[in-house]
Amino acid sequence: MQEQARAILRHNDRGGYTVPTAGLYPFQWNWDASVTALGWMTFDPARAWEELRWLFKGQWRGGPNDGFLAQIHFHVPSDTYFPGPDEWGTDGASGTEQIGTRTSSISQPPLHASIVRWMWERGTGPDQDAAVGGLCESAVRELLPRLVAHHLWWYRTRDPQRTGLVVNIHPWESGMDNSPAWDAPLSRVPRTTRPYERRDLGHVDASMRPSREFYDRMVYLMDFNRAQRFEPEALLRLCPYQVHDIGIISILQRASRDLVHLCQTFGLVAEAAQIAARVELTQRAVQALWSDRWQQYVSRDAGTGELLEVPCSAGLLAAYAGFENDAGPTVRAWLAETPFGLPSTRSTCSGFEPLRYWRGPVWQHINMLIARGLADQGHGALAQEVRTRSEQLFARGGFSEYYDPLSGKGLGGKSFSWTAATYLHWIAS
Ligand code: 9WN
Repeated sequence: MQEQARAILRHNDRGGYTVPTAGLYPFQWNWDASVTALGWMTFDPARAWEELRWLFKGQWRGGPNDGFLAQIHFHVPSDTYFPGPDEWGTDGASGTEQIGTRTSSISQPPLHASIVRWMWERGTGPDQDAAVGGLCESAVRELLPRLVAHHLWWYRTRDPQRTGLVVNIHPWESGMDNSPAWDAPLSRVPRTTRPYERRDLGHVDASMRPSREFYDRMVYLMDFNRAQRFEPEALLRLCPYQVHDIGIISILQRASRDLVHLCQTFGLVAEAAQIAARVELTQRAVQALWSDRWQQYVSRDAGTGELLEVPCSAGLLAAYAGFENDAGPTVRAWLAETPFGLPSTRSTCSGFEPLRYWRGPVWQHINMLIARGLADQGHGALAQEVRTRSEQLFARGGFSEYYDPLSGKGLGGKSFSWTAATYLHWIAS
């Protein structure tokens, strides 16, 4: 299986960056790139760093969105995906210098600093030779200022009042796009009335993809963002969809801790202090997202202030983030309910759908992050249990985009990069 997983990365390689899967997702995606780099790191460190270099080519510079890193990087044109670069309309975005590639206008969960730290530790570990160590060190030095700029973008534009909780302005930004947690805030977003043509249903069965209504709202929000010229201040004032997403908040928190560590190690003292102050704020503020009902963190509608009482796997990233509550009991309860891995939505919740994307299926990289957090929190046996259950899925469902948590069947796109990469990372660690 190891050779098969490597072959998937090579097959999806487009000469320096990796597409998630051919056809369905023909560009470079933000958080996919980080997970995929972890996979490359197990057998081709130079190629692994290349993945991140390509991603940061598309980072915005100058203007109010300095440091922004988009969800999609359209390095070369393709007509197999909607919405493409003309739809997002970011060319010449106000105040931004010309950048290396066309991009979308929203971001995705900022995993990168954590991945860079793990790649650097692996590359400079006792089993590695000096050449790989040197390569890793120069790559970290090159990427570090870019990572700092990206974290400062999140804090400056998405939490200007320093509340400790950043806001997300589009479900696609969460990476967990179609989660039932977004149903309530999304119901206040108008459906677009303009024509557009979806491409996803030409690749994957409609039963595993979102509804037309969902897409109408995604398109409305994309157009809204463009109409505001991507101005962060206007977006926070006017955007009809604003959510404190526990997934983004947890991933950002962990990545900021890792970034502080990297900054301290590489002598960026002032930057380390700046990010550490934000970590402190979040550590306190996150308590407001605790759900007594579900005994885990949940997201919150930033418009109404109401908790979105839908238990999602994003809320199990608390230990990964370094939040204080004991994650063990709730993860045990989830594991008792479904046989394979941890579903994206808890199976006892009314929004659970085992086949439909982000409403129930298992994503392997999320389980990998949850397991890592459990291990960090001292729940070694539980982390191993999550891993064992998740690993059964590779054998049952191949390297699929996601999996049915009840049958173990592979769903969505096939020969999927982050799934193959998660496998490679897991067997190497
Ligand atoms: C929109 C690429 C991406 C992932 C997301 C996943 C899916 C895109 C889509 O695919 O989203 O970004 O068109 O459905 O939800 O997490 O990054 O793999």
